[in-house]
Amino acid sequence: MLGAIDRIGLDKNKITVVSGIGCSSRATGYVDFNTLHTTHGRAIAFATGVKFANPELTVLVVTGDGDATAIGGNHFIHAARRNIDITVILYNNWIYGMTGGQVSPTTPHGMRATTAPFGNPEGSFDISRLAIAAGASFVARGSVTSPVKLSQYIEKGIRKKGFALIEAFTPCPTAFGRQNKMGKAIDNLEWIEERTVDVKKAAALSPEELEDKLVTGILVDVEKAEYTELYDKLVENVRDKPVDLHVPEREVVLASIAVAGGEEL
Ligand SMILES: Cc1ncc(C[n+]2csc(CCOP(=O)(O)OP(=O)(O)O)c2C)c(N)n1
Repeated sequence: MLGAIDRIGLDKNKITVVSGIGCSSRATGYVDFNTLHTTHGRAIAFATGVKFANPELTVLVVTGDGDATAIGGNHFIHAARRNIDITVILYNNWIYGMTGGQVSPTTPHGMRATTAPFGNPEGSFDISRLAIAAGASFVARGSVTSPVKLSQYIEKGIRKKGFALIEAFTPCPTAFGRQNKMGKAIDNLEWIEERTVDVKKAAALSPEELEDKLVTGILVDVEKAEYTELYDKLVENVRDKPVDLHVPEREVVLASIAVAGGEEL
């Protein structure tokens, strides 16, 4: 993230970094920007408020899989739906790391967590696909085993006018690795590396071959209307015009109820 900000040459006073609660969300404590370490699951809600109040700012969110897609799941999908210009850097370590390894929405089916000691019976979220389905204009997925690519994705995400998600696979040897008997920290990295496959190569693989794979690369990069710009236009359009409080749709509904002999509820 710091490399990406440096390459773009952003003024540190024009950047706000927001995080929720979790190991990943400690990031705001280590950087010299405007920072907000907020409540668990609410990082994107705070970031939405910051960006909406001052669209001039570059707003980044650093969050975890639990923070953003469990307790914060609705904020995540609706920020993507609005296509508000914030960049979300999401560390996916497949577990609640900070609180000792409870199951998260991304814990793979069958793998262990403290709250799933016999194996996770649930299906898991594909976070990037969730963001794409909700309407994000930029979605990329990388891994800490390829840090240069990851940093390039973050740079592209910051440059994109619209909601950008960069999902970063990262190990948690302490909670996830230990419970799943994955060996040393380096073995955890190898576990990730063995599973990642670039999106272009993935196109040639069958669904069976892709079953345990983590598809990485730029998954979506499109131009579409951005929320704060649209809102400014809306304000421009209605400014100085008399406000019409008439709601014709409601009258039509009431009229049709009357014709049908029904009653207003
Ligand atoms: C409202 C609320 N519920 C629960 C918690 C406890 N809590 C703190 S961090 C955390 C999980 C963090 O997991 P994740 O977002 O995946 O981040 P990681 O620590 O793995 O980076 C939880 C449940 C809290 N602080 N506030």
